[in-house]
Amino acid sequence: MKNRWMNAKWLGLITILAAFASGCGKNHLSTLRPAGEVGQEQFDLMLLSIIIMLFVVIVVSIIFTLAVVKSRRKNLGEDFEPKDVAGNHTLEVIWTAIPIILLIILAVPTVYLTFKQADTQAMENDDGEVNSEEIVVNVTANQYWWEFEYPNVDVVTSQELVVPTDKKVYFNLQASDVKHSFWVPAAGGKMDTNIDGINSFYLTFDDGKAQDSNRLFYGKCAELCGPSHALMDFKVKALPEEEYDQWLADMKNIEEPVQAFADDAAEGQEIFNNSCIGCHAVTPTGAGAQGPNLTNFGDRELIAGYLAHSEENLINWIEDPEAFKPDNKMTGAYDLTDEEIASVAAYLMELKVEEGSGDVETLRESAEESSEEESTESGEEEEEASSEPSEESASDSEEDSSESDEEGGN
Ligand code: HEC
Ligand SMILES: [Cu+2]
Repeated sequence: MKNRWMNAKWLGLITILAAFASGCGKNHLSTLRPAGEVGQEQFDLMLLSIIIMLFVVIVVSIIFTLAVVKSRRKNLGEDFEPKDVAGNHTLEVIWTAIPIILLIILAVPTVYLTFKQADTQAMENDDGEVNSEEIVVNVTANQYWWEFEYPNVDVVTSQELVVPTDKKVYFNLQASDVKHSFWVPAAGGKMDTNIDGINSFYLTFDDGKAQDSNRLFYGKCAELCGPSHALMDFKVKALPEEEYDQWLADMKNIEEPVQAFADDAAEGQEIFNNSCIGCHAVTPTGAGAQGPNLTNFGDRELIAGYLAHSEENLINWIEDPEAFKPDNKMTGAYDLTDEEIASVAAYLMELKVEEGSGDVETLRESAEESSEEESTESGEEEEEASSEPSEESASDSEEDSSESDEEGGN
């Protein structure tokens, strides 16, 4: 009787745990709720392997149970001698063949999808330059923040990646200091960002799925990279293509830093230009800065990748970044009074990109023109052209992707 109670207890516990665990799946963050083609394919592979595993477990359990039940001494008698089947060819062929068949069933889609998902050829045109028709993002991982460069239009942003839905988005991944790993769980598996060499892959974001998660997916660093590794988060804003184009055009439109509006913000701008501009750009150009690009900081959802976006949090962050992200590279880089910090914060909150200010047509034309120019240039002066960073990354990635695509982070 006691035993039965114990069983019931365990069953109850497992049920409750299962209920909790099933609540963990969130649209914006879960591998189990894929938000695009790549994630879906990887999810299907997981399902396939689980089904095969379950099949094996069930078949073996059934055979085992049958053997135990049927061959009891009670049934067969004390003197029963089982038939000796050692060396039986038929049996040996059968139990060698079954695992091979199962592995083949698993291997065919796995190999096919591995190659399919590593195919980033469309990212480049015939001259090995970034293809202006495709969406390409150069990602640089830094301790403990992310930079996103759109090489086709020369726009740089950070912490919040903006992508169009229902299109392949190609990524060139790189790190500036130590190894990190770029991971948008809902969109697909992670990939390492290395210091030497560029890893490339693509992801897709389904428009319907993006709507289900308020157009915001969560991204993570998936490689232990230092004390603030767990805080190295970023967001992915997945917008319909027209809105994405408009966002790019709006960003591109900002050539001069946004002028401060309120009085304290104007003061803040001056302080910013003295103490902060060495690391933080406020125009959407200049990849490879020492700190995140702040051009559209006022529009962000979060501060430093994880704090709620409020002026109060911003002041606290500027006052003592170390308290929020141990070992971050901004700590101790300036010395400001509380008042100065408040005005700088007021200025930063005003850094918004005016919606609809950019002209999408001009953006497209200039992207096409620049790629045409580049290709004719490179035809004549190949050496010079290949020293430009965006081209370098594109041609590097081809060599690297084949060898390092499989390197997942952990
Ligand atoms: C030595 C370079 C350096 C200086 C100088 C510096 N910062 Fe930073 N800042 C950084 C780095 C690096 C980060 C990223 C920290 C992290 O998330 O790990 C950062 C992050 C930030 C963020 C969060 C950005 C985001 O995208 O959410 C803000 C806001 C910020 N800094 C404001 C300032 C202000 C204001 C000043 C001047 C008073 C300043 N910084 C001076 C390097 C610097
Ligand atoms: Cu990291």
